[in-house]
Amino acid sequence: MLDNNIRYGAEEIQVLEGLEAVRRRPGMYIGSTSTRGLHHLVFEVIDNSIDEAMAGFCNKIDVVIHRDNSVTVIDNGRGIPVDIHPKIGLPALEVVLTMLHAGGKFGGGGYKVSGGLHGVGVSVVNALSTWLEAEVYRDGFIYHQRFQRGAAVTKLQKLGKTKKTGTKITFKPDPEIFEELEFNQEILLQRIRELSFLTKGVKITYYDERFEQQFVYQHNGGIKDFVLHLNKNKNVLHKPVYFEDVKEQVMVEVAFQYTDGYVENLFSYVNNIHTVDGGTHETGFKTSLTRVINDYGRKYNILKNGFSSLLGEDIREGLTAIISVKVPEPQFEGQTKTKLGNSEVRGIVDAVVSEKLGTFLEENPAISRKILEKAINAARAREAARKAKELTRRKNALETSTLPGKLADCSERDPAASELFLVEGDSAGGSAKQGRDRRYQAILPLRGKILNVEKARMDKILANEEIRALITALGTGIGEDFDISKARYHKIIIMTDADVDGAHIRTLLLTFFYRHMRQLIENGYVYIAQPPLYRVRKGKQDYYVYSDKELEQLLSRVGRENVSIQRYKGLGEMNPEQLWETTMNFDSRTVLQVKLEDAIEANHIFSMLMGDKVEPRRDFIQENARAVRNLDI
Ligand code: 0RA
Repeated sequence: MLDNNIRYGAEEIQVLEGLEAVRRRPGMYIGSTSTRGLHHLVFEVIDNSIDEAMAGFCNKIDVVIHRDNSVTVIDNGRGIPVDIHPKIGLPALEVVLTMLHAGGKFGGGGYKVSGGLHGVGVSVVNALSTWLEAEVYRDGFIYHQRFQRGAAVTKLQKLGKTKKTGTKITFKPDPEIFEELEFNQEILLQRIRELSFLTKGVKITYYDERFEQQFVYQHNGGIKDFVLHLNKNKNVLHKPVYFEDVKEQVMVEVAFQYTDGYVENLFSYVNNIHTVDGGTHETGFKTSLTRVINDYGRKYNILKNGFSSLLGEDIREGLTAIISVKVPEPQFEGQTKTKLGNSEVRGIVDAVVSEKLGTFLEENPAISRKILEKAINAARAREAARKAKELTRRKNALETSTLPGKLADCSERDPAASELFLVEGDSAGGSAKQGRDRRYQAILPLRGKILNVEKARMDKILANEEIRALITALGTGIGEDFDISKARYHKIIIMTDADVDGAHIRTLLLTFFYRHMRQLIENGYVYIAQPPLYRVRKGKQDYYVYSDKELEQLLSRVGRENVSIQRYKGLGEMNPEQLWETTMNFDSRTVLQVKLEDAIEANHIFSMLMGDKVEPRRDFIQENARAVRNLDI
């Protein structure tokens, strides 16, 4: 029975190796050992349960974050096999957890992920955990095995009887590996919600023991519900359209709905991975959508009078769409491996969309007419905007305007030697102005809440005072007129509080840079300041500590008696000297350079969470603000 599911040829055995390699170079397997890598552990375990759900054997997944930052994931799938592996002579469970598997192909069949960081296997999680306990419910029995830093410390034990089936994995990330050990609820919930949309019917329960909070996600409508979620609080033109089909082993699902807005919100996924840079599945969808809608418009004489053919961008104005494909052997391309390369998928998606969308339009003439009228309006607006731009081209208001009043500029004139701190709030901005080295450090205080640029077209974004101050301070211009060589600083350092609002403002700024000044990020000009998380006071001595890992190390070094630990919540809690010493002084500070992937992630979180849904966003922040307060008890 086992052999049917897990087959090893000699060549496959060669790819099995010990987990030492993973502990030696964790970054190679999970991308980084920062907070991102930490969360990746949880996603890896959940992905395995999701695979079981996609294969049709599991409809319930429970995730628990414990107070000590260990994590449990339970599913009601078939349970990891426990039979002795014929070639290796160990229970399959132990093989799964202690040997590295190339490409995540273990388990045979199904749509596994072979690119990017996903699909590295649960053995990687095991290798990077202080301890891991696995419990399997299978064939009428409960099985249990314990591991430490990737090695089995007990044999597989049969504990007793059970009627259920499934797998339960609990692990505690290793402080020897990770710089940060504290899980971020926002990051976890974001991905769990996304997975619940992408895997229709599965019920995912998240329980956070730290705050005694529970969240349940279940979407029987799958990506159709995803579209409804994204369009919540928008004016929609019709009910969401959904279709699915399988062709040449590629499963295609598409859901879309038009709003009366101007933003195109198109998210594509391959095997549950968000393909930020699109690829063949996205191209297939777009070309098909453009062709089918143009054909329909011509056939029924809706397209006439100079608009005989609409551009793709006209047709996608106000469109919210999710494209999810499952591909047996995906090829991911590009710098960040978030672009699908398989050329056959283009034609497959095109064929599915052409067929189903053609039928949908014929059967729903009223909706079809609305969509076409919207696209014709978009085409008209595009024409008008082009003409208006032509006229004002030479008069770029932003270029001529003087530096903003709230900017405290530096005296240095060489951009390569100048830094700009973007500081959250006027009070921290004041401390930063007093504490800085004015020769080369400039300060621009920002009021973050005003920076929400998702909803607006460009003209409105540029009318925002905070944004204008930012653009003029940077000196680069924006959009088509963006010129990196005019940047007035080669270090732009985002300095926000270590709380939810701070994270929000950072996300907003990164999203803005990603969308409108991407070259700043590509050139490595954007940084994130690292204010200390704690101040540890022992006698007359103060220590500033920047991560939980460091806190542990310090306490073991100086002893745990007679120390007082202050957790910093905001920059405002530091006086100018402390802010300078801990966060701004070039000789003692740490700043993190923002990578393109960080900005992509910010953009993703931003579009999913914040969009232009003002109310849900406020709920979300309040919910978490409570959570953060609870942390300090
Ligand atoms: C290998 C083979 C089979 C299932 C699994 C792995 C499996 C792994 C995980 C990890 C978390 N939950 C899981 N559930 C299942 C198939 C076994 C069979 O044919 O019964």
